[in-house]
Amino acid sequence: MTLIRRFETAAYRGYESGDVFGTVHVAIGQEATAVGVISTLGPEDQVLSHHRGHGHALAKGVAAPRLMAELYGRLDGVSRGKGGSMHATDTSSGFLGTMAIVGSSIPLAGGVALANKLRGTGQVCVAFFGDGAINQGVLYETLNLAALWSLPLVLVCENNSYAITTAASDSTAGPGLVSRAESFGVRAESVDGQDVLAVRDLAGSFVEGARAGQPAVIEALTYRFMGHSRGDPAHGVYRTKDEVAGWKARDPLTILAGAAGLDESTTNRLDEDARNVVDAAVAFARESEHSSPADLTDGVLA
Ligand SMILES: Cc1ncc(C[n+]2csc(CCOP(=O)(O)OP(=O)(O)O)c2C)c(N)n1
Repeated sequence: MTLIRRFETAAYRGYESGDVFGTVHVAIGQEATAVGVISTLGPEDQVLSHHRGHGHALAKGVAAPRLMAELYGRLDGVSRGKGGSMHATDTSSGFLGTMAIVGSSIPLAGGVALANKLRGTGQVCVAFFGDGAINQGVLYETLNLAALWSLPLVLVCENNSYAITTAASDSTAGPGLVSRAESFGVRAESVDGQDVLAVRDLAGSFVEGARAGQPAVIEALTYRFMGHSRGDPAHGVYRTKDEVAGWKARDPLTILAGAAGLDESTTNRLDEDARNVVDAAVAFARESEHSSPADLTDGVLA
């Protein structure tokens, strides 16, 4: 989680200085969801992510230098510098990509889970999505088929209460995602998304169930500490200063340090280690070659 925090802090800085191309959405404050869920997966399992996906990639084992090089638009990036933050894919790590289109990870993960089942590989596919996707039709089409075909699929909603500036309470009717999922006969539960151990406990049981053909939905209640993207202040427009401060008091890094009984010198050392990894990743990205117009059609299939 510390590595993700430091990586995203550096990515945001690179974005502000103009070194990172395209846009960047950071998940600072939401690290426990990525780590709690993905720590229960094996290397052969697959993850699909959304537009706020650096943490999912790192947790799945994507190398920090190659992910940073992707954000910098360089040839050593996981998508050869053509994808950027929202189209970063590393199939060798089972990381099937960040995605720009809200909700798109969900049906793609359904398809991957179907392939896993038909091939009898025993792999589980996990899709992350935000509360902004809760009212997308593809979620319910996927839940229907996942239940019908007993797919090895876990859908993880990172419910941070806002889709850009729209509060989930202004867009979503009824009792919420868990009861919607249960109406398809899919296991579903909400969890404190700031507590990595709680997320890991729930995910461990749901992932093993999915491996045995029982699809599941996790709703992790979490919060992004920063604005949606650049130009969106952390508070003052659609979120109050007090609301943001209340969630920052539940920082997943602090919660885990408390639960694990880590003293300050240990957390400082972990932070220092993460900074060193990220500094090396930035140096690698800076030294990597830019992609050129000649590379434009390389890897394009159609
Ligand atoms: C289908 C679609 N509609 C609109 C957008 C523009 N858009 C980008 S991010 C976003 C909000 C997503 O909110 P949420 O899913 O809750 O994730 P969060 O940003 O809170 O992590 C929107 C509406 C988009 N990318 N795709």
